Amino acid sequence: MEKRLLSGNEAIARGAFEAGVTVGTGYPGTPSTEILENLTTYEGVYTEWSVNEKVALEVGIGAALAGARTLVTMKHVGLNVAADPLFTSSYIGVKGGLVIANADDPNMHSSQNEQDNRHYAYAAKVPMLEPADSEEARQFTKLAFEMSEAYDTPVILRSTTRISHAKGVVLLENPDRSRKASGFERNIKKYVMIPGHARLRHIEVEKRMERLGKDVNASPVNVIEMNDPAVGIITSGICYTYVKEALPEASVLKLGIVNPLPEELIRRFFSSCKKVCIVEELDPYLELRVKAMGFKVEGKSLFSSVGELDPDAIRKAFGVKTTPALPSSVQLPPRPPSLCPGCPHRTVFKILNQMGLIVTGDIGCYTLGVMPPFSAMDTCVEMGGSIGLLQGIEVAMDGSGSKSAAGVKMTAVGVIGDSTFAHSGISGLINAAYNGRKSLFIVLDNGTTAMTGMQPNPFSGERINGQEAFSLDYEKLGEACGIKNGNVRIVDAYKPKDVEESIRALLDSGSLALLVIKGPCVIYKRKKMKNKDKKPV
Ligand SMILES: Cc1ncc(C[n+]2csc(CCOP(=O)(O)OP(=O)(O)O)c2C)c(N)n1
Repeated sequence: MEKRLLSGNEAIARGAFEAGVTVGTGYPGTPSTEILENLTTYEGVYTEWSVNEKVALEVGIGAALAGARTLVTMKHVGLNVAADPLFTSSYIGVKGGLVIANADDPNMHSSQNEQDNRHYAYAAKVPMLEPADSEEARQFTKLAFEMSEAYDTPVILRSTTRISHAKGVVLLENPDRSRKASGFERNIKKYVMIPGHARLRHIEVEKRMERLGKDVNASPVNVIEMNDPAVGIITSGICYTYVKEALPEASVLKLGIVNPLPEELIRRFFSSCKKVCIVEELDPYLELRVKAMGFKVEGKSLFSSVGELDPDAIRKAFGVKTTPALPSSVQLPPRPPSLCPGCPHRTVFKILNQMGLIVTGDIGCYTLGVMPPFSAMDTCVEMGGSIGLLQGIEVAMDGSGSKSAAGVKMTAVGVIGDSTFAHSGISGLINAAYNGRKSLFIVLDNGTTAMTGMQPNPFSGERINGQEAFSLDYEKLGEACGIKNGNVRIVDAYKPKDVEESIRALLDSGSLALLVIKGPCVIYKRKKMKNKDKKPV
């Protein structure tokens, strides 16, 4: 069998291709982005960057109901956006397999929080698989499609940054390209979730989870590796790899499926070991559930719920000698992130700083406008948040006002990137018009989704595969969303006088306004050249 060195993300794409996937959707987000970027290189697979994760999952649900094996990709916080369709897709089930490849980001290498998405699988009552390396990422993706169809459910494949981005040896199997979408068949009681239908479907969901709960005890991906019975470790994902390195003598129960949990197998493991501990990153997810089964177990009393683990953290917790730290002379110097030299966002933040405005910010490269020397961002919560937060600040300030340290009355503006505006800013703009706000929203359009590695979006006139696409028109959009008096302006980011004059004029206009500041991302072209001849694995 052919072998390749692949990242976890490349291996998930390969697994999906081998499983006969014909539809892939997603929204970019570190550390998940490369899954769809790789899937798009395979012949015979339709892929799209959807406008956001909710829409990506909806397109995925539709494709699966029409019988196509479908992969939907997103980062952990993306699943918050897609949570609404997720919970009900658990009720309606699938026809073609539906797998959501979801990547968590412990330690927040590139995220605004480090939520633990294992809770979603439990709460939405869907199975969750967790590979521990690249080869498992490929195999588990295929298994996830089989489980999805066998149990009539969407399945979540959970990765974390270390699995997604580390490389490992992967075996290549022949792809199943004979699969065709079998077509949509009407099934109103199963697909139309009015309460009368949903009540019956909920019963089916509970039965499914009960059946799965029994079957996972015999799954080949939940494995007991008996060694020294003095200490048994229950673990999954990347933590399994750390445990094997740090405690090679320990007995291990390696869980490939983290929802539902194999209670019988866990019981057997407890009866074979003197003491059992749980090694998991982030929340005490396994710990609480194993404790709820009635077992006495240690977990978060030994480890932090914050950040990543590593072999040394495990050695330390078990009193094993740790690796000596490198002397500071050979440690890498810290490299705080900053806007690139020549980045079009620089001019804007310099001006916003000089004008002393309150800036509700958003997520993208431009969030770095918070850093010195710009220091021109006051809030950043989640994608699209700048638009809603600005309205809240304005509503609260009406009448009371807000003052700078120097006692000067302060005015607020919202700043958002083009991809983020399309993702979840537009509905906030409609809210502003509907509720009579007079806000100024500034879109920083650099022609791409730069933060996650230059993916096209609905404003860039291009699709995932480089095909030309319809591009949203700011002026028509602004007008349709309720902006009046020609208060949509488009200016060049490299003409600072125009930028400043437009901000002043639109603020003075006293009515709802949209300022689009355009300047292409300076490293976009280079990346495009590099990816031009990307071949499938
Ligand atoms: C819900 C959600 N999905 C995805 C991401 C990952 N992400 C962070 S910023 C961003 C978009 C940035 O693009 P844009 O708004 O165009 O700004 P730019 O980086 O190009 O300046 C994405 C997709 C996220 N943080 N949250």
